[in-house]
Amino acid sequence: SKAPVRVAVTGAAGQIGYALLFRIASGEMLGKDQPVILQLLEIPDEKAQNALKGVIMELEDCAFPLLAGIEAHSDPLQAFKDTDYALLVGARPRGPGMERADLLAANAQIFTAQGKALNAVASRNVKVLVVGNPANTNAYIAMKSAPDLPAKNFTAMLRLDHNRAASQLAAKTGTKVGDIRKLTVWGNHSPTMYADYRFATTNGKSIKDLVNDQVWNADTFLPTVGKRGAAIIAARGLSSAASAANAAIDHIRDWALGSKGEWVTMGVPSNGEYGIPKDIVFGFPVTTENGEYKIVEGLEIDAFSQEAINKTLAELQGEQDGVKHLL
Ligand code: NAX
Repeated sequence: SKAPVRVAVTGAAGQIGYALLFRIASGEMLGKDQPVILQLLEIPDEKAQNALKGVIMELEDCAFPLLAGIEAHSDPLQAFKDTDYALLVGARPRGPGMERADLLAANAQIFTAQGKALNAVASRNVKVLVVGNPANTNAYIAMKSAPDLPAKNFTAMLRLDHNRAASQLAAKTGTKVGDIRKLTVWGNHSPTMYADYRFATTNGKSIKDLVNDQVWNADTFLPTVGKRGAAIIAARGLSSAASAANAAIDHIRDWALGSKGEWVTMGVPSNGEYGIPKDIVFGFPVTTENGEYKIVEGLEIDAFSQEAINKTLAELQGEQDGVKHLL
C-alpha cells in the first residue's frame, strides 16, 4: 500500500475545518488508496485548542482506515513540518468597527508568518491552497514569504465560485451540473469575480446559445453568483462552510489527481496570461495533469469580459498595494 502523505490544515477547529477534515480522512480528497497524516493548526487560545481536541476525538471515533496519524499544533513551524499539502483555512475575520485596511494588515501578519514557516519546514513540493479571506491576497502574501518554494504551488480557492456558477447554469438550462464543461471564473474570490460561460457547454451544446440572454447574464447570473456568500449568511446566520469545504476538496483532488482534460478554476499566480500582471493570484481556467496545472490560453476576451476582468483585477491590485509595505 502507499506511504502516507502529510496534510496540514489551519483553522482546523472552525466551521470549514469541521466539514473538511472528515472528508480528507475518508479519502475523498487524495483517493481511497492514499493514507493521510493530518497536521492540524489552531491559534494557541485555550478555547480553540480545546475545540481542536474535540474534533480530533471525533476523527478517532470514525476509525478511518486511511487516517495514519493526527497531530494538533499551535505553531506553524510544527504544523507544516514536511507537509505535502497545506490547506490554509484559518484567517482573521472582520470584527466590529474593523476597517478594510486593518483586516488586510491582520491577515498579512498571519500569512507572512505561515508563508515563512512553509518555506522553512514544508516538503519542497508542498501544494498550498488558501481558503481564508481575502484568499487571493493571502495566497500572494504566503507565496512572497516563501521564496525557496515554487511560486506556482501557492493557490487560492475560486472553486466555490465555479461550483456556484455551475449550479446556477444547470438550473437555467434544465441540465445536470455533471454535464457542464468549460466553465470558468476569472479574478478575485469576491463579488467582483467574473463567472464566464461563453465557452461552456452542457451535453455538448453551447450554454451561451441556450441561454441567449445577455441581460440575464449581467443582471441576474453574475450578481447571484457574486453575492451567493452573503445570501447564505442571510439565510443561515453563518457563512458557507460545507460548500466551502467541498470546493477545497475538489480543488486539491483535481490538482493532485488530474482533471482528465476538463477545465477547472483555480486562483494561481499569473505569468502574464491574459494581460494579468505577473504574480497576481487570479482565477483562471486550468487543466491539471500529473500534479501540475496549466492555464488554458488563447481564449478570446470580448469587450464585456475585458471590462469585468479589469474590474476584478483593479480590486486585487488595490489589495496588493494595501499590503505592499508589510511584505
Ligand atoms: P471560523 O471562524 O469558523 O474558523 C476559523 C478558524 O481559524 C477558527 O477556529 C480560528 O481560531 C482559526 N484561526 C484564526 N487564525 C488562525 C491562525 N493564524 N492559525 C491557525 N488558525 C487560525 O471560519 P470558517 O467559516 O471556517 O471560515 C474560514 C475562512 O474561510 C474565513 O476567512 C472565511 O472568510 C473563508 N472563506 C473562504 C471561501 C472561499 O471561497 N475562498 C468561502 C468560505 C469562507 O467564507
